[in-house]
Parts: sequence; C-alpha cells; structure tokens
Amino acid sequence: MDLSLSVEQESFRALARDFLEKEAVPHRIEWDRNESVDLSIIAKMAEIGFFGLTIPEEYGGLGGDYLTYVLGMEELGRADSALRGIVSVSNGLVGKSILGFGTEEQKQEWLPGIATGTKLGCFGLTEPDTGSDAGNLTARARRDGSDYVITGQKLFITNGTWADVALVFARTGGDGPRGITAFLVPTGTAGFEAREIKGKLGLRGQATAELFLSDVRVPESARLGEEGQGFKIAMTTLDKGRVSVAAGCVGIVQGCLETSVDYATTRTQFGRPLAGFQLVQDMIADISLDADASRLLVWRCADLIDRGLPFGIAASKAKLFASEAAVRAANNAIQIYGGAGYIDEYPAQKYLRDARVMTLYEGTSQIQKLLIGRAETGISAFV
Ligand code: COS
Repeated sequence: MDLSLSVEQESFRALARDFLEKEAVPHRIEWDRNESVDLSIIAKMAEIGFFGLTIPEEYGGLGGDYLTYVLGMEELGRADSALRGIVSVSNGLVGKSILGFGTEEQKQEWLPGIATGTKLGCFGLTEPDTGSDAGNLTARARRDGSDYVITGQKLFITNGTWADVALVFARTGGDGPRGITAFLVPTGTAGFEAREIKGKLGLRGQATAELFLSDVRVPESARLGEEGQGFKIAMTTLDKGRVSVAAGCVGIVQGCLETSVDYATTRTQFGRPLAGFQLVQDMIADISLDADASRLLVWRCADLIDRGLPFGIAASKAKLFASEAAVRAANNAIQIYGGAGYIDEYPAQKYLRDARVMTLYEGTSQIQKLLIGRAETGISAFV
C-alpha cells in the first residue's frame, strides 16, 4: 500500500531502510539476548538524522514534516522496536515537549544535543501508583526560594539510565491534573538516581528504569511551562507519542508480513509451499490488511499534524488499532512459522514480545477506547 510521497520522503525512507538492514537487523537477536543494544548504534542513528526529525534546523535538527517522522518510526519498528523506543522518547516525548513549551534558553540548552543524539531524554510521568490515572501522580516539587526541590518515584521510564535530561512531572499545587508542573531535570543532579529494570518480555534492547528523586534541587529556569501546566504538556506530548507508537507498530506488522511471505513461499509441506494452502493465505491476507489499515490511520495523523489540525482522537484510533494489529500480526506470523516461530533465530517471536507492550504504554487500549468513546458521546467514563 502506498500513497504519494515526495522525493525527500521516499529517499529518507530508503536511506533508513538501508541503514537499519545493515546496522540493526543483523544485531537485534544479540541485543535482545543481552538486554541492551550496543550503545554505538545511537551515534550511528543520529548520523542518519533519526533524532533530529521534525526538530527545526536552527536547533540542530533536520526540520522535516511529520510524515517523514512516521516513515522513520515505521522503519525503526520493522527493524527493532527497542531502537524506535529510544528515538521516540528522546526526540518525540522530550524534544517535542521542549520545542512546544520551552523558553528560548531551554531550547538552546537541550535541543541541539537531543537532535544530534549526543544527549538523550527520558519522560518521567508514570509512577508506581499512577499509570492510566496520570492526573493523580504524587511526586512533589516544593518551592525553596527561587529553586524547586523535587521528591518522588517514577516507573517504567524508557532511556531512564541513559538519559542526560529527565522531563519530570511533579505536583506543585493541589490534587488532580491542574496541580501538576513539568521540570527539565539534568540526570546528574544530586539526589537523582536511576535503576534499570531487567527481565522485560520485549523491548529488551532499550533501557527501562525506575527513577528515584530525593530532594532534587533545580532552579526555576528548569521549569517547563507554567506551574499547573504540566498535565496539559504531558497529554499534548502523548498525543504525538501515540502516533509514534502506532507508526512503530506499522513497522512490526510490515515486518511480520515480509517474514511470513518469505517463509511461506520457501518452506514446503505436503509437497508444496506453505503459501499454497488456503489457511496460510488467510493469515497472510489478515496481516496484509492490518498493515494497510494501520498505515492509513497513522498517515492520516501525520497529515493532520502537518496541516496544524486537531489530531488527538485520530491518534488514539491509530494507536489502538495499530498496536492491537501488531500483536495479531505477530501471532499470525508465529502460526505460519510453526515451531520455528517459537525460537529467536527468526524474527516472529521478537515481534510478538515487542508488540505486546504497545497495547499498554502511552495509554492502554482501554484508555484509547474511553477517549474515543468520550469524543463520540460527550460523556466521560473516567469519573
Ligand atoms: N491535550 C491537551 N490537553 C489535554 C489533553 C490533551 N490530549 N487531555 C486532557 N487535557 C487537559 C484537559 O483539557 C483538562 O484541562 P482543564 O483542566 O484546563 O480543563 C485537563 O487536561 C484534565 O483533563 P481530563 O479531565 O481529560 O483528565 P482526566 O484525568 O479525566 O483523564 C486521561 C485523562 C485518563 C485520558 C489521561 O490521564 C490519560 O491519557 N491517561 C493515560 C496516561 C498515559 O498515557 N500514560 C502513559 C505514560 S507514558 S508510558
């Protein structure tokens, strides 16, 4: 499936595919088993421009439109979702928050490093007791003269142990979403500690961490946006983050399609290729349909973003559909592979393990349904 792309978009996609086929695909099993990518891949990805997509050239990025960004995220998802996560969180969640809400000084301080991959960001919203109910988070930031002193704990934070800057959401006011403020906390600040979480089902190549903030002192200039604006910053950013996750899922589905077709047309049983059996074609047709439908939903979001139009509910639909499609497609791919699909020599099982979290993070499938339901009915089922 394809809609028309510009020459620049086509050439970035081809460049990304070629790069990842050489630099990521041959290593992904090893990275997955080691529970860490080789960190030299970050500088290599930066050279291609992954970290600078949609960050303006004046801040060291490539500029570029959102469709180019989702093409890049699709290629990363097809090659290794752990890489997609590293880029999406640093460039997408942190870089775009700074771009959208930062002062000129904050942009100058952080964006050139993020855009060129010399600095990584992490996004500290989720806590041990607040996942879906993000508006209830309990980390606190109290004023002390012209500083803020932050105390709290954050959980499941991608890039947590590698990041140079953590975008931390903490409560400066009363209960609920309106009491939350965002801070850009350099991870070397005294009282900031990150501990890596091991033993994940998927996304094993990326660092996922628990953050502990114990009286972390930052100046007022570290505050992103105004006091009480933090939840809005988080939600605005997550709307785009969901498009990024969905684009990565398109890549997973596409990868499942390619590997399934490859296997089904070369492996023979009962004297003919697997692809010659109607029940195998049934699964391949489902994966193919999932690839097209997911991609169309994602590209619609990119088009809305590029035209400056509201896209939040379109993002929820894309994220909901593409993440569930990725799980379905990977499951189908394993079924087509049979026993071989159960070992990591072939990509199908990694696709399934990586896909599984996509229906959970950046808003579960259930949260996306409630957002879509609220938009359709005007009635909130959250309260
Ligand atoms: N963009 C901009 N502002 C938004 C917004 C969005 N997408 N969503 C909500 N807001 C604003 C609202 O406009 C409202 O502002 P006012 O106080 O000025 O009216 C405020 O934020 C509170 O919004 P709302 O009442 O919708 O918040 P709720 O607590 O009812 O629910 C949900 C919000 C559940 C939808 C939200 O907490 C959510 O998305 N949870 C999932 C969190 C998540 O994705 N976690 C993963 C973290 S990253 S792995």
